[in-house]
Amino acid sequence: MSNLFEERNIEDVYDSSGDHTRIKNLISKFKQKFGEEPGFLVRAPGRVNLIGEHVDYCGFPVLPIAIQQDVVIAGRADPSDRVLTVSSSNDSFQEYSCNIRDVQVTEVKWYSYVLAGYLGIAQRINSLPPGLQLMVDGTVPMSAGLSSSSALVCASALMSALFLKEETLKREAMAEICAKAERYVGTEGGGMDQAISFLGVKGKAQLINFNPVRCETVSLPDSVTFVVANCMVNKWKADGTDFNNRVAECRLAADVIATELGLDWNHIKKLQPLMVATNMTPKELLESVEEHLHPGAYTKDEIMGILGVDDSTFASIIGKSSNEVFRLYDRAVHVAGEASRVAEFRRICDENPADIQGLGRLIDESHLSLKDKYNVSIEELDNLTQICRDAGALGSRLVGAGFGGCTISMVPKEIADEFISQVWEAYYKPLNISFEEATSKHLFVSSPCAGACVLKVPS
Ligand code: NG1
Repeated sequence: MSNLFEERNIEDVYDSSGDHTRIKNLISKFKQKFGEEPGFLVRAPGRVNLIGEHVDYCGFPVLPIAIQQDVVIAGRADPSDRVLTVSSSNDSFQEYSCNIRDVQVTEVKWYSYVLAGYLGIAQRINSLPPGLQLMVDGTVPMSAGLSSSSALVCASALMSALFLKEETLKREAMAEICAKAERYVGTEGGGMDQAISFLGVKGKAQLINFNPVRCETVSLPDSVTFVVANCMVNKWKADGTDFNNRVAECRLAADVIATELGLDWNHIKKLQPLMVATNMTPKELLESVEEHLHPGAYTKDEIMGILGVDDSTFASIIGKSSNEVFRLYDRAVHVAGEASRVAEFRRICDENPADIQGLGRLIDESHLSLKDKYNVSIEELDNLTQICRDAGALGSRLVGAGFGGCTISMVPKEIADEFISQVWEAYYKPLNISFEEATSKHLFVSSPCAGACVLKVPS
C-alpha cells in the first residue's frame, strides 16, 4: 500500500477519462470561486461490504472493498488563515463558512461530515489546522449504504492532516481518527467505512479487524464479480435512531451474557471481547446466546434488574438509543451468525475459491438474518435481492446499515451483462428509469479499488 501522503497522478488512480474530466472541472470551478488554483487535491473512496454487516461496532471483523466512486476535495490555505469555507462543485449544496475557532458539529448537514474530519485531526494533533478554502466533489450515491458520509470525513481529515504537515500518520491511525470523528455527526458506527476508505487495495478485499484497526488482504475468486443495485429508497441514517438502537441492543446483549457468566459487565462492552474473554468461537458464542438470552423483547426494568444498575447508569450504557424495549436475543443471534459467516467466507476464498456456491449461500444467509433477526431490511430490498437471485446471482443481500439503499450480488462473470439487463427489466424499468440512467448510477459492477490518496494537481 502506498504512503498515504505521496502524491499520485490522476491517470494512475482513475481508469476512465470521465474521471479525468471531472477533476479538471473541479479545479476550474475552484479557481472561479476562490480565484487561485487549489494547493492540494485528495480523494477518499466509498465502499461495498461483501459480508459482515452490523458487526463492526460489536468488534468483529468485516470484509469490504473500496469502490471507484469517491469524494475528491480541492483545497488551499485561507488567505486570512482564520476562516474555514466548505463549498461544493454541485451548486445545490449550500456553502458553509466560519472562523476556525468556532468549528463544531451541531447539526446534521452535508458539510457537517467535512467539519467532523477537520475536528478529528484537530483533536488528535491537539492543534487547529489552518483556515482552509475547500471544494468538494462526490460520486458516491448518498444515503445508499455505500458510505458517502465516511468518504467525506476521510477526505476532509486527509486534507487537514496535509495542511498540518502531519505526514507521519499511518492509514490505520487515520481510520481510527475518522471513525471517532464521524460519531460527532450522530451514529455510533464501528469503523468499517473509514478503515476501508483508507486501507482499500486494488483488486482485493480486505478483512478488517478492530481494536486496533488492522487488515488482511483477501483474494476473491476470479470467476465472479460483484454487482451493486440501489433499491431507490434513501435512508438518511443520522436522522433516525434505528441505527443507534441496534448498537445499544448489542451492547446490552454482551452485558447481560457477561453477567450470566459471572463476569463483570463493566469490563465487557461488546460481543467480540466477550467471546475472546471466554475463549469461545463464534459458534460457541451463538450457543451461549441461546442459553443465556430469551427470545422476544426485554424491558428496561428487566435489564436493570439483571445488571443491578440504576436509571442513570442504564442511560449511559444505551447512549444515543431511544428504545423502550430491547430485542437482545435476535440481535445477538444475527451478530454471532454473521461473525461465523465472515470467517467462513474468508476461509473459502483462501482455501477453496472454486466453491462459489458456498460463498453465495453465505451472502443469502446474511440477508435473511439482517431481515428476520436484525430487522433492517425493507420490502424493496427483499424484492430486489430476489430479482437478483432470479437473474442468476449466486447470492444477494442488502449492504451497509439497511432501511433502504443498495444491495450487493455475487454474479458469475460470464453472465454479468445478461444479469444487469434482467435486473433492469424487472426492477428499474417499472420505475420508469431508463437502462442508461440505471447503469450509470444505480446498477453497476463494482471492482475493488485502492484507498484514499493525495492527487497531483494537474498543470
Ligand atoms: P452505512 O452503510 O454507511 O450506513 C453503517 C456504519 C458502519 C456499519 C454498517 C453496518 C457508520 C458511519 N457506518 O454504514 O460502521 O456498522 O452501517 O454494517 O455509522
